[in-house]
Amino acid sequence: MSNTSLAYKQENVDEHQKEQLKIVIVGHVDHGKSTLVGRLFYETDSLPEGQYEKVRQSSERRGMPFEWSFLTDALQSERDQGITVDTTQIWFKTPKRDYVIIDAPGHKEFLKNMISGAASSEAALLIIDAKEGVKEQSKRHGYLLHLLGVRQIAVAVNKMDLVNYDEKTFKEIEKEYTAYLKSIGVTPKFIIPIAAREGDNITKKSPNMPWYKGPAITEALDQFQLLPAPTELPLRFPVQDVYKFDERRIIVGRIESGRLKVGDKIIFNPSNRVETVKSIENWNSPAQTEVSAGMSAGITLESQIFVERGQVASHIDDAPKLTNIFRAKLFWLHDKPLEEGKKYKLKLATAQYQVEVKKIEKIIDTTDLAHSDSKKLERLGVGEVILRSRTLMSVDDFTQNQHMGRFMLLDGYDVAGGGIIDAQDFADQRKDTDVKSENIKSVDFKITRKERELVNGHRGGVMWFSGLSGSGKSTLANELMTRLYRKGYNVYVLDGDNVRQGLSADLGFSHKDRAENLRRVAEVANLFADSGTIVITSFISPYKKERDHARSIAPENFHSVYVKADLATVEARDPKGLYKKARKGEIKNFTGVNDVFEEPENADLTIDTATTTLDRSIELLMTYVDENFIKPIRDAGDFGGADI
Ligand code: ADX
Repeated sequence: MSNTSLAYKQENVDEHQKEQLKIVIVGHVDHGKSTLVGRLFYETDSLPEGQYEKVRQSSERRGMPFEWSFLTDALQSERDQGITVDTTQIWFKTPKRDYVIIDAPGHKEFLKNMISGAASSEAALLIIDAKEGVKEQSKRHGYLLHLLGVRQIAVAVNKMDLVNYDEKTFKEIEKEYTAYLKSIGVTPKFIIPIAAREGDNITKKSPNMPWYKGPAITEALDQFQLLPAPTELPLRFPVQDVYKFDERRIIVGRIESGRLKVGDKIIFNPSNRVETVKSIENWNSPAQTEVSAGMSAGITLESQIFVERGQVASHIDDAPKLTNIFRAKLFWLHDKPLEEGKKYKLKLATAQYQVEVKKIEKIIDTTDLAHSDSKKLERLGVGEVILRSRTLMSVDDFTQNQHMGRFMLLDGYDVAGGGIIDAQDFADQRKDTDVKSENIKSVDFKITRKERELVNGHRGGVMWFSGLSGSGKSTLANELMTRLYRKGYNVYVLDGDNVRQGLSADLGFSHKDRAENLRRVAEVANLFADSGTIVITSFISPYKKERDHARSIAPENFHSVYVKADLATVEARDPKGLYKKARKGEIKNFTGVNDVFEEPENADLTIDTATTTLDRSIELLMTYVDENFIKPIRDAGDFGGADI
């Protein structure tokens, strides 16, 4: 090599144009993984200039025999410091193509990365130690690769020099490992006897093993195929974020599979809302009309619907399944075993769901594939489990879509395990969600919001009160309405106990029913606000998600008020005697007693009624309303040159 270290990096960057295959090299350090990687780099002339000499001399200086793994370590540490090589990946090259090793040796995170899909490899090279033979770990690695859908596998039986390049030893390992892989449905494409330290069968056939007729390592790798980008699969566009630029909302994410075009009708899952793609935005290059798998994209929709991070857009006919339950094959990494009844955070593409382990169906021993009925999945174990969440999840079977069919489980912030989805035995619950309305187009009214505001002398908007039962929501809402009405304002209260006798008479207090109650209220409140009314909603509204949703409909006219009072205070008040009943077990799901209340963290206004008098509370509310609903109109002057 004649270039400098820096040029090496440059060269690799440029060579991105060249065909590139991602491989993972799996094996125990003691089985010679680092040695093999060092050798591969050396023999393929892929090292930065002077690296080999540098490492050789430094070993000499320290009086140590040179080891190929030192080279790999040196590469690794430069990689970690971001000096010569890309920080996440390292390359070597053959005349045919570049290879990206997604698991550089010493990379402890590789299991997590593979499980999360952060790193996906198209092929794998599994290393076995010829002296040790097929061990438990080699089987586990084989199983895991199979689980993660890596289908192109080569096995390197290393350290053949230590068994005198003996054909019989190799054949025995070949037979045993092939039989194991076959039992899990994997056919290795190549099994290659090598001696990484000596350079046997790395880039060329070794004279030490004339009995071996197959390819050397790089010759074998060159026979693997690049996997096609998943553009032909159904569209999956997981939403990463929604950015607001002036009036436009740009939905951004990465197309995991399929294609997306301007004019396409797409459905968001699991919210089940349909909208047409208006534009595909691009910051640096000319506008595009189509994007496909592997590309990041920002899109806008024909009209505003509620979209948030975690939703997945697809075409209507090819949508993912909506279900709150599925079966998973799970690989466990956490020290604390997985058990039935435990709750974890499930991360699936950009979505996060709270799930509970409903059932451990079987624990699979990856070494002999025996099944046991144990109810604990220990670290590095594989199991089949049923997971259930409180809400609907948008899922794909792993066999249908590898990119969307895998997930991670987190315990707190720790990655606890990873798995693949098999939802085949579970019904699609899409029909249970909102009815899809089609062929709907917004009607523009002649009377504008501005006109109404000027006539009323105040803005329309929502004052969303939340708080425990007995915290004082209804009292404050009632009093505030009275005061505003007497001043001539257009004001109305939507109160839980009232709404639940009409609009929400069909709903109870399960999570699902409360969410639906709040959805209806949010929509109705928005209509009131649009009519120019100051609408005060008085609902416990215990869940952050539904409150956030209520705000998202028209954030500029939404104001959250947390009517705060601790449980002891509201229980002492107990105006309707409901806490007493709940404590006696006569009311199920009573908020604060046997159901959650997720405290609002960023309310626009918080009033602690345990410590604030009614008069003072009303004063605070009136000031808030004045600042946010009345002052903006007053400040616009006598009709402010408004265009009526
Ligand atoms: S919410 O959770 O959906 O926001 P909402 O505010 O409509 O609740 O209704 C709460 C009112 O319903 C309470 O003030 C109380 O009078 C009554 N109620 C009856 N059962 C329950 C329950 N299990 N939990 C909370 N409130 C209940």
